[in-house]
Amino acid sequence: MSKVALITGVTGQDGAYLAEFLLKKGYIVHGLKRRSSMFNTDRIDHLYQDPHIENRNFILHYGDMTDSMNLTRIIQDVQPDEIYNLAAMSHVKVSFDTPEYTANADGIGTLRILEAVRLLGLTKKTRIYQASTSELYGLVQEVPQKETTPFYPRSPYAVAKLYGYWITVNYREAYGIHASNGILFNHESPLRGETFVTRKVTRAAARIALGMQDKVFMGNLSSRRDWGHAKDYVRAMYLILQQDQPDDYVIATGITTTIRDFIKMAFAEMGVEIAFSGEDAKEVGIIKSVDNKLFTEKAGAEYLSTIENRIGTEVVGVDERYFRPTEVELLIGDPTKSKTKLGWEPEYDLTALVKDMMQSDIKLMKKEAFLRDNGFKTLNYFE
Ligand code: NAP
Ligand code: F7E
Repeated sequence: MSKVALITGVTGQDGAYLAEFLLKKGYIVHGLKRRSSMFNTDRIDHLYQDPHIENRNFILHYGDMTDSMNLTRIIQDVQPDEIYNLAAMSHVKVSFDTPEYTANADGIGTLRILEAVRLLGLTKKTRIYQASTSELYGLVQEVPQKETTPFYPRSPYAVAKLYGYWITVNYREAYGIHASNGILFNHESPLRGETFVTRKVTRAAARIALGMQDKVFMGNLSSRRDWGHAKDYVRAMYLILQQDQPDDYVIATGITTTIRDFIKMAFAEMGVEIAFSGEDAKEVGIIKSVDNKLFTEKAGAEYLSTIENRIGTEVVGVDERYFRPTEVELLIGDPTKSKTKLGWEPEYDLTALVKDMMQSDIKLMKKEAFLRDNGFKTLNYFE
């Protein structure tokens, strides 16, 4: 008998990778997707199965984390062995603009899932993974951060996720549900949303290299993040639910890097050297040199003269609109517990992650350039 999984947030970065991973393992995968006025299934289109096919193993349901009855009905219909609760308003900066909605979807939404499992009498059958986050550590109380480090959330997003974390622990202790938190540090990929910092940088670097954009404006260049690859991190989610006992785990690489250095790495992937100067909102990044051979190999000879003409000019600036009212300056995780207990090891380091993202965005932007040059409409929205 195939195991049955329900993934909330299946249309997101992690949902897409996890769905693919579980389908390869022979699961029947159900996904919760929101209704939107346009298709928002880009990341899972390759998995889509027509509803008229018999014995589908990938099935989508309309739903929303703010709708208890809808969630309860879907869980009743699906009778999942495992629920991966990944749905969330996941953008930290946006959570300052939409704090109440974020609390509802990310905080109470988690309660809705747990309570549905309890009310439906599935406490012994259904295991639950809660997508907790390194943002819980916020103003960090210990370096590196591990499972026992006290939380100090610094955004409406993190405060909502704090509720999600503790309500998961509470339902585990009160009702014996196999419910676990994965405290995942930042994880990225070519599927990362375009307004998170890594993807914003890799998209902009590719566009600047191809002469499609002059400059990118960033926020705090000095904050540090522990970045891994989403493909490695969804494997950890699965491992957490395969343990005999539910528990909470930090998933991280143990290496931290500034945004500034991430930008340098992204451009360096194409042989473009960026030098930073100035401070705070006056800081700028300038193209210092270009390795012609590497640039030709990665971006293409036809773009070489464009980038050579940019040597000595500014391609990175700072715009205070991207600063956060309260910032998380430093995150670095200690993954000892997940390595020892889950046997989890990431396959990608930061260099391999940047390479994967740059390769993908150069390809994507070449396609955009082709469409633009042939009179087709292209995406023109860069936050
Ligand atoms: P993501 O790409 O932003 O995906 C979020 C998913 O949640 C999308 O499918 C989104 O649907 C869905 N969603 C949002 N609000 C919803 C609602 N009210 N009802 C139903 N679905 C809703 O996020 P991700 O990077 O894959 O992250 C997955 C989860 O892990 C999130 O809970 C996030 O907070 C958490 N997390 C992420 C990281 C990270 O570094 N990526 C680290 C730690 C924890 P649409 O496609 O319709 O928008
Ligand atoms: O910012 C700084 C920004 O938006 C990272 C979510 O997946 O990971 C993510 O949250 C850092 C911050 O991710 C820009 O100020 C500078 O210090 O990529 P981010 P995040 O806030 O760490 C955690 C683990 C989650 O759980 C969340 O769901 O980069 N930064 N300049 C910028 N950030 C953005 N977005 N845009 C900038 O221009």
